[in-house]
Amino acid sequence: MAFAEVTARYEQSGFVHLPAFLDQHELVQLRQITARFHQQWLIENQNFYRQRAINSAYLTHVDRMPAEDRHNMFAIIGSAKMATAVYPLLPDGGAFMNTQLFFDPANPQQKNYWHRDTQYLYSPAEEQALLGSTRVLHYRLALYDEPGIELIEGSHKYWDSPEELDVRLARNGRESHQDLSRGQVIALNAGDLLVFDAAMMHRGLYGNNRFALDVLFCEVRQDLLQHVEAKCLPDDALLSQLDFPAPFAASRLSQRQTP
Ligand SMILES: O=C(O)CCC(=O)C(=O)O
Repeated sequence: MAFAEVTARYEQSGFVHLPAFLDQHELVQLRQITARFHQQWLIENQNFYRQRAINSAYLTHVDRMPAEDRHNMFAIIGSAKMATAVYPLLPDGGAFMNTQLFFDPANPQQKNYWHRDTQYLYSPAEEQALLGSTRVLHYRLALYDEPGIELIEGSHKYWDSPEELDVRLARNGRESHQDLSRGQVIALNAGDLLVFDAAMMHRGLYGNNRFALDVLFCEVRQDLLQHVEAKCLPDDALLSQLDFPAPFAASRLSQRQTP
């Protein structure tokens, strides 16, 4: 998809679906790297997993990933190809926030939930006032075919309808997993990239033993980057080997500016 089209689609919808983004080699590498990470994570987080977990995070932590895996993962998420999906939405290359791995809940009865990522940081009034002012983006790389994500198109700019707000906040007798008429399902095939705005209204769709790697990029802003984990960032040697070092270099720089 051309640069201008990625920008235009995001501006209008809040998300961009790029099918078959990863090549077979990248897909195989990411499957192997994330499987090794997940195996260890399950051992260390058995209770959390059994109770309710649907994702892990901090995959690139230097203490949690073997050096070779780390190198290979950064080579993919810091590739020239990734740059083609980041620059149209973050013109200075943005900054790297974190990685997350999404999987199915252990309990098949566990329900998904509509949310905006911002609702965990702000009151609804604050969220509404801030809508559209902050760019934090999920870059979801589907590692296997999966049901995908359901989104409310345009909700990165527009506020919830009264019904959507009740469902999202599970109030007035509504629950956060209930279907919404404006929901748009984006099913993903292995290797697809779905970029979506973290502030838009969305829910994960569980099933098919999903396994998806989310890379979070954001605009370069100190308040957004203050919680970035230093040990998840590449060092100088690794950074110098990346074709697209900009977001990782920006995150490292912000570390030095945090008091
Ligand atoms: O895939 C999921 O379960 C939810 C994903 C999500 O909500 C997110 O990435 O913020």
